Amino acid sequence: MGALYGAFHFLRLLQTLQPIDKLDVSQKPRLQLRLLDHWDNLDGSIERGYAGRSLWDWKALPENVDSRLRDYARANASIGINGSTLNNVNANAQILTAEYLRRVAAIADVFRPYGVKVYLSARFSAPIELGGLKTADPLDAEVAAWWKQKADEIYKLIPDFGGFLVKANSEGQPGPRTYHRTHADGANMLAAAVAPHKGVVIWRAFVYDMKPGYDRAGAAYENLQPFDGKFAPNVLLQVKNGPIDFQPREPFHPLFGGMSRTQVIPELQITQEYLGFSNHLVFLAQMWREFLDSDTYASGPGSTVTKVVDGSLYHQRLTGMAGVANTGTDRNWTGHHFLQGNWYAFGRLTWNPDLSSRQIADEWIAMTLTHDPKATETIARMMLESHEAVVDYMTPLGLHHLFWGGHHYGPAPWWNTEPRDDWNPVYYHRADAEGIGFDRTATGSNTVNQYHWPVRGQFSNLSTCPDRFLLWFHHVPWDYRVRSGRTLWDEMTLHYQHGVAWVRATRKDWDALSDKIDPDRHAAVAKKLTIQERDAIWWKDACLTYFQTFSERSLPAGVEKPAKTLAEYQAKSLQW
Ligand code: GCV
Repeated sequence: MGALYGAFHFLRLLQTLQPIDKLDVSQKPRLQLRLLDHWDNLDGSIERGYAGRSLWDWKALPENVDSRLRDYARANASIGINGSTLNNVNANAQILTAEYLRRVAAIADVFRPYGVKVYLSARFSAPIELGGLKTADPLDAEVAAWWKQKADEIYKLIPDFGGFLVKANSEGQPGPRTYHRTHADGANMLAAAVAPHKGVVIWRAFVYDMKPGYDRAGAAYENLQPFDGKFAPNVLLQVKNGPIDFQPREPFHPLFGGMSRTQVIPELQITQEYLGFSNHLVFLAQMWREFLDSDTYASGPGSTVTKVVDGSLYHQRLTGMAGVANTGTDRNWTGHHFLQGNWYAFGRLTWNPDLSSRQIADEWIAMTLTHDPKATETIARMMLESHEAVVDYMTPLGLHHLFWGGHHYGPAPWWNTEPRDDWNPVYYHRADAEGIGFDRTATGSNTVNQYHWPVRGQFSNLSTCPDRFLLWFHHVPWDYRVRSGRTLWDEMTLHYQHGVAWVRATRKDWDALSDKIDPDRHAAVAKKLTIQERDAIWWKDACLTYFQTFSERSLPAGVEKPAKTLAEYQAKSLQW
């Protein structure tokens, strides 16, 4: 594997026109488990997938293995990824049947030469569904024996099988709590089954139960933090970067500073569930950099998420990072040429979580699009500015979850018809005649308490809370003066307008590169940018028209008037 990684590094040097005359390179990956999670269903569909169908053709396997699987494995190896969870965390137990395991083994055979191990999402109730047992209680001896036998069966077929990924007691998935057992009971029982084979269990922390007056942002911490130090040595806890759900911007998840005796690994979402699907150009390395650089203060200043994750703070045995894949059967893999850059960035950051977004962008541009210095400068700027711009036209100043219900494409801040409060945008923005935002300080849910000092203090205090998290932590009056000296309302409207202006300017910049990029890809990206401009305007207009019904303030100079009425925006459904 070292030779393979070395070869890919050498190719990268060539492709990025680096000098190779005095090569003396010594590197090793900073994280051990560098994983892509596929939310692929057995029927070939992909939950939150926007780049075609699943790459795994279960019907054709194991006899026929699509040659693209080799390309996939090679691409992953070239950026350092060494594991792939093939199926959705909303798991179907069928994947664990003998019939499917033969197919999984065929995929593992293709991935093996590239150092990519196969993992599976395990449905916690599989002993009932497949084994005919009456229970899936993790403390039941028969259940434990069933999983042990299943693990033995898997390892016979796939000796280097990575292990199980589990979504338990979340969004309808079964789990140990169904049997009044704890998350640690569930994870450790599965861990015992794979331990003899050196496998791991990756337990997800995405758990949130609705209860009266609760704040979803605090739920995962409340559910999992009490188990710090209670997980078996081959269990990793997989925590989303932020406390809600892959929003365009979130503060770091407090569990990153709250689990010093647990092997915590971040889960990032490469696929753009809340970021315009594969239609919007967003370079996610910027967002991930912000997350990784966040200081948790768990052991004093400098306790960044990177240090929690790479083992330098807590010296855990196993380290890693997982990304929810944005790949599919589309010819360009990711639905939008630029979004290959996010797959690339994710891999590079798992190898070295200190890489700068600029370096990653430069590498990707040189290896993918052009060596022309001026064009590189323009494209790098587009990529580096893109995340802030998308946050501006979707959810500026700490707003979050303003998305259309279900599919999560486009704005619907008025949405209030989901069966659970915390699936509704109105639960998150709480706009009223006085102001807007979710009070998570002592006067509200107080989940800001889950952060260490001085982060807690900084976020709690309206005057020290960074603008980008203002409405995440505070309910702020419309006339409150933010750092710029403008009122909150004016500031918010200008952020929306800026997002739109950015997409317009970016379209022009991209058009001007037509002689520098091959015509097919140039045209494909140009087309996506027209969709992004349309959507940015839609976001700005729908959100401002709606929030204006509370603020009752006019739009300041420089903010374009929405073309339609609120009723028209509310009637508009998915466009993609
Ligand atoms: C796989 C969000 C998504 C779901 C996803 C879930 C999770 O709620 O909308 O599609 O399910 O996160 O991460 O488990």
